[in-house]
Amino acid sequence: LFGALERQPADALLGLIGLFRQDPRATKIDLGVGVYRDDAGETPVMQAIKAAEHRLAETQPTKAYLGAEGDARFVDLLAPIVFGAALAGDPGLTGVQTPGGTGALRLAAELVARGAGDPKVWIGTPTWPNHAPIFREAGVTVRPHPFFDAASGTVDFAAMASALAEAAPGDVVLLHGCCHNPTGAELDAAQWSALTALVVERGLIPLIDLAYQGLGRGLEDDASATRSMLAAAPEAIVAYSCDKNFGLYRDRVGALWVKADGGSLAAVRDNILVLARSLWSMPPDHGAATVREILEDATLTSSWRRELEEMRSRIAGLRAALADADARLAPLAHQGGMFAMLPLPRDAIFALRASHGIYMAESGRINIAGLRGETVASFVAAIAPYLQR
Ligand code: PLP
Ligand code: TYF
Repeated sequence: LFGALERQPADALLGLIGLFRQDPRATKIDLGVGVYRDDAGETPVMQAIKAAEHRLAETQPTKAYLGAEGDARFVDLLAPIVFGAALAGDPGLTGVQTPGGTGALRLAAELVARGAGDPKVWIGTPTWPNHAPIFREAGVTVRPHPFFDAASGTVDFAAMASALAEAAPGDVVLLHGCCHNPTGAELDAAQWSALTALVVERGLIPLIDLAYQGLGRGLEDDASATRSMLAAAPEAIVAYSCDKNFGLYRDRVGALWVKADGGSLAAVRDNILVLARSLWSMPPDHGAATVREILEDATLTSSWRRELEEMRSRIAGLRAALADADARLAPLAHQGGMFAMLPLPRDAIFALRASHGIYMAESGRINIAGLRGETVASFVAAIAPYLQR
């Protein structure tokens, strides 16, 4: 049975965790995997989460099965944060809890695979390295479109739009709602509205991956592109992660929403539930129950919002400091979120690892939260000889 299997490469991003750990140098800097870090370099459990977990431990009456949709109350309470009060109540929208944003994406991929007319999924270059495999493993054809102009550090919108003009009606366009991973580059408001018009005109289905809401420009701003796209497109998909903005990474908390017309919405939900049952039966409860506890309580909710805002502003401050430190990093000031892709050749990435203990992805992507106010200057001095722009 297994003789035909070939060896597979390990996940390069997650591999950085082990490489960093093995480095004995006290001055090493971890700019690898995308988890938030505070000024001490830690990724602590948020206070609101700790409080909600205590409450849950004391009051949760049972751990008996829920169902394939997971915690429906969690989904209902999260919806207004994602969509705003008006859209959250839209009867054309159906949502379920998923194991993280990855679970939401995989469930979306399986749903797309069942869609009419052999739909393809268009993904930007570059994007999160898991995007293409998630769709391919579900049997969906993936097509690339240009996204990032490395020279200017901005979205190459003309190239993106002209590639998407080739997409067939019914094809799916995967978009990062905010905080683009890995580039940090964002469409401006005019580009979002041009893209919305293109998507609607050509009958494309936007699939918005929203994994960093609140870590870019704030909870409202980070959701605004998702909301306007959803308001305009008759069919749309949102894959959501709570793993970054609630700091729940390993607990795997996410949600999938689909917007469809009244005639097909019930069948969409039935298919989502059938697919979820064969993928994971039901999603893990603990993290979502914790988020529910927070969102059911005004005090915990404001504590969570405050902590999230501290995280956001720490990242934004570091981003601004980087942009100021070297003219070739100036484009970072116009980007958003945890990530930036530095104009560094591949050999520089390895040289920086060997000579300075600076760990970043092979693409030149850095997790900005891995820096500290005091390390910005030495970091910029270390990369300066290699910067290309
Ligand atoms: N989408 C993007 C763009 C991501 O960076 C991540 C990171 O993990 C995910 C989705 C998946 O999130 P989760 O850890 O909740 O599965
Ligand atoms: O891009 C990142 O660093 C995060 C974390 O297989 C991550 O999205 C990285 C790789 C992976 C799963 C999560």
